[in-house]
Amino acid sequence: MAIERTLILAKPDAVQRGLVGEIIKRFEARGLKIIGLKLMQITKELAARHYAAHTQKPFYPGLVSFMTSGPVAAMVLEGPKAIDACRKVMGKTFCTDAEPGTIRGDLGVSRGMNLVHGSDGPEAAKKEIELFFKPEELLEYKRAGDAWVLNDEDRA
Ligand code: IDP
Ligand code: MG
Repeated sequence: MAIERTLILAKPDAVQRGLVGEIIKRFEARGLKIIGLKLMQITKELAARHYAAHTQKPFYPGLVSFMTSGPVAAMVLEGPKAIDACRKVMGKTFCTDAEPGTIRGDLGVSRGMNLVHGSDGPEAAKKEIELFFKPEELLEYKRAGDAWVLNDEDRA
């Protein structure tokens, strides 16, 4: 099983509502490892590069305006199949459709203001991690409890 890395953003609504800790808690509780973490202000340029795939969508101007409206908490998480694992913790795109037990299903009611971003595949994860973090901001370290979170099969 591949150990993957993924970019997660606690979006401006999460920061403003004081939900950054709650959001990080859910990923940490699952066993995902934080290897990068910072509070930052997304510029219009960064938003445009991050959401390049959505440029032609009708919601794009509102999305850029939302994502630049206040600080975000950006993080890189690592673990077996981390990209999909995080998307499952996040829930479906619109909070209105997301299942209870997920971040979006438990903490939001909006469509677009959906609290959290997570990369949607390996290519996007690589691109997004490079956009948001310098290599030296990503730390490799061992956690004391890892022997009880991952076994040899998970690491292979
Ligand atoms: P994702 O965040 O679940 O990967 P995407 O389809 O990649 O969803 O869309 C990126 C972001 O754009 C969403 O998280 C949401 O904030 C916003 N968005 C997507 N579709 C709509 C829409 O139809 N109306 C308003 N905002 C939207
Ligand atoms: Mg997406």
